[in-house]
Amino acid sequence: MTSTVHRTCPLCEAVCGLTLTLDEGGHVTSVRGDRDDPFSKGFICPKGASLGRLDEDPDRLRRPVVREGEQWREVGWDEAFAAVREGLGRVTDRGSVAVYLGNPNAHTMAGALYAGPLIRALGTRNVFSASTADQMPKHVSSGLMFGSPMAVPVPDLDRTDHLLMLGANPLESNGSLCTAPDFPGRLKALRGRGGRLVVVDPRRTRTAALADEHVFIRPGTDAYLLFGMVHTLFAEDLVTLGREVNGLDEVREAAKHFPPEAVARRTGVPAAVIERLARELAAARTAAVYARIGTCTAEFGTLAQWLVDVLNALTGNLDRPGGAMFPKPATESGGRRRPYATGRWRSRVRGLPEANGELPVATLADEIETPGEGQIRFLLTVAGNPVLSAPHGARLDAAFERLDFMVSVDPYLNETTRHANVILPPPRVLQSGHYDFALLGFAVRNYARYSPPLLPMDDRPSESQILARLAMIASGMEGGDLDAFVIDETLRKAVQTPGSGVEGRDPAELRAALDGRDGGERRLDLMLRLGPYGEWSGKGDLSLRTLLDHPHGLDLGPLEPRLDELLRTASGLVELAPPQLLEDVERLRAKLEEEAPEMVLIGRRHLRSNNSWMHNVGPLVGGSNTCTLQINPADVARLGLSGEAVVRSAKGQLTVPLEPTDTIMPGVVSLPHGWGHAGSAQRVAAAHAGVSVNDLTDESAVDAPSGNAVFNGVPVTISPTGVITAH
Ligand SMILES: Nc1nc2c(c(=O)[nH]1)N[C@H]1C(S)=C(S)[C@@H](COP(=O)(O)OP(=O)(O)OC[C@H]3O[C@@H](n4cnc5c(=O)[nH]c(N)nc54)[C@H](O)[C@@H]3O)O[C@H]1N2
Ligand SMILES: Nc1nc2c(c(=O)[nH]1)N[C@H]1C(S)=C(S)[C@@H](COP(=O)(O)OP(=O)(O)OC[C@H]3O[C@@H](n4cnc5c(=O)[nH]c(N)nc54)[C@H](O)[C@@H]3O)O[C@H]1N2
Ligand code: SF4
Ligand SMILES: [Mo]
Repeated sequence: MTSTVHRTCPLCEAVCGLTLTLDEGGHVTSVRGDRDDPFSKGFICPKGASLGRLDEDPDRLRRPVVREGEQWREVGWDEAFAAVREGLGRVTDRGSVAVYLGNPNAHTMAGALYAGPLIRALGTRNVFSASTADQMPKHVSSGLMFGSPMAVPVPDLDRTDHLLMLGANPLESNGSLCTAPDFPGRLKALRGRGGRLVVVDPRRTRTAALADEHVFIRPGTDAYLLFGMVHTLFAEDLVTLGREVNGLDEVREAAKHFPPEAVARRTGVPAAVIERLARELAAARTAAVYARIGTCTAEFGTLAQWLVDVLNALTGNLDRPGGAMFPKPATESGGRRRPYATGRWRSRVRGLPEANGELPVATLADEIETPGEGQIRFLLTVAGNPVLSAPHGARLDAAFERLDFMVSVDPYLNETTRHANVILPPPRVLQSGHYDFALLGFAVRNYARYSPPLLPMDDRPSESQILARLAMIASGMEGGDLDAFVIDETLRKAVQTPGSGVEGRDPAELRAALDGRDGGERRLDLMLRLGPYGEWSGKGDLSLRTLLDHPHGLDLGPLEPRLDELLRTASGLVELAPPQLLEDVERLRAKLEEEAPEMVLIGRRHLRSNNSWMHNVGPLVGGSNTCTLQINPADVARLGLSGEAVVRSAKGQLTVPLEPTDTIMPGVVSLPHGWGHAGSAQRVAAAHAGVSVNDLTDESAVDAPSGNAVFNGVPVTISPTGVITAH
């Protein structure tokens, strides 16, 4: 007997609905796109199609392992948790404990529901995550402009007439901070209805090839280009604000330093093109500017993210249909009114500012290596592989050796977890329930879908139970019920909040009404009921039950203007010119005339890859998904290269196979990240090892306001193999 089941794909931000066929042993025999999902409508990519292979990868850990010297020993769960308890018990100062949360935390219920309590239980400010190697500039920009770091506008993809996209390649990545299943189809539909797509990228990507226009840009210079456009809007009197804002004059003044003819040399974009891009944006009936990883992981990442929304605001496109809009996710909670600030504390060694309660991963190695009070001695990683994903990962690789104790929650023994004393593996993907708490907040349509676990649990704890138990160990309350505690807290606040929909009601009666087979489901039910469509909000009837009754997902309608209810600034207005960012504009100005390095390195993503951890699935590796250095043929000829070349940066050197292509600008080379699996316990990955680009990237370079890592625009030199050059 086979069975057909449906669930959301947990592998990227596109949240596609999948239809899986399972045989009686619970093995996946086929994966298709779920045609009845109102959001993804049957779309699937090669990764989603490999979910079964990934789920049953024989190299996944099935039981916890404890390291004894170089040897790993499988142990039972109680023994594994006892080892953690013992390791943590030796910590005398919680200031020496650190946590690193990796990317899949954004895709698991465990990450969404238990990482926060776990951090609080550990009682440390040493919180690091993949966010400071990714999108922190966007959070800081939104925090300063709108008062809320999670108020991230997304392009209204299905209605816009004009999309200006910078540093994103959704035909390979399937989109990021813009949840849109079948992003490729949505872009084609945009063009099909007469809309215009312009892509700015140092490479002519597959997305650029699909666009009406592709503009090459020198890596790391988007803030200059965007400022040139802002300058044009003011100079040509094209500003049409749709709403009252603070700081218009300050932005106009700041832009005076960046006329198109002044930024043309630095960006490599001719002044006439910059002016035209601005005019087209202003003239479009509706338009949105959208910028992603290529512009975030750059020296002026936060300024670029800010200028994106300045352009959206100056052209009247902020918070209007067809423009850049704010989704209304079903589990949104009101949040408190307090002014957003970064730098509430600073990192011990380099004095880098905290942002969203996190310190930059670019300084994790400093904090482990540098002696003194607060030196990190105990590390917990959850779903992360910073040895391959953090800037100058090779240094972290060595630093992890010096820790007193390390615990990793991860299904794989990999480049990072090999340093752990204890690895706690989550169960199979299909054994976990799935709800996209984070990603649905960035969706181009309001939508909700819950996937209950498809397979029964065996003797293994769920990942939620693993994190909850770690939290209870850390707080000395083992045996306690974390979910009950969180539910009671939430209800206590809700019944006291004027106008909350449950004001004045009895928390015990509400608690008794909650559905769910476990604490995680009950917490989801609570959030759905209290959320903006919820049964207890007074505005709808949504609950866990509704979602269980809609196994293909529930469409909650197109995005609607709602910035006024989201704004959390002290002024109650959009802050167009936050002082902290104007300060960083001085840094930008100072570098305008700087000579650019002769060669710079950028990254890239491949469709069948996902950061560092999907290289162990046969059908996903090989072919176009290999670790090669893209380089323009003119540079190949100029430097006398063939076959392989040596790439050197301030931090390291690598020998890599060349992939000459005129799709990349002269003076720019590109290497994908997440490779470098030589000697890995993952057998397929080890056979396709590649090298880690993050042996070249530089942890000393960060975007000043957010502390975000700089992966794009890294100065490098390239030389033929076998030739010794002075560096
Ligand atoms: N040079 C360069 N570096 C980059 C980037 C770049 O563009 N260029 N991109 C950056 C970006 S955007 C990101 S998000 C980071 C990612 O940085 P990380 O999150 O540190 O790295 P990943 O490779 O995503 O590692 C994910 C880990 O989670 C494990 N895992 C997978 N599924 C689960 C699960 O369900 N539960 C648990 N507990 N573990 C799981 C995997 O085995 C793997 O060890 O990398 C960054 N690094
Ligand atoms: N297949 C696949 N999908 C993924 C991932 C994956 O590894 N593989 N990772 C997931 C994650 S964690 C994330 S964060 C998202 C990221 O999603 P995207 O942001 O779409 O990521 P990329 O495909 O790396 O596209 C970034 C683009 O920026 C360009 N670029 C580099 N430097 C610059 C610059 O200075 N300026 C400009 N304008 N462009 C520049 C690069 O050439 C590249 O085409 O993808 C997610 N989806
Ligand atoms: S696009 Fe993303 S969510 Fe959709 S099937 Fe592929 S990996 Fe899964
Ligand atoms: Mo990411």
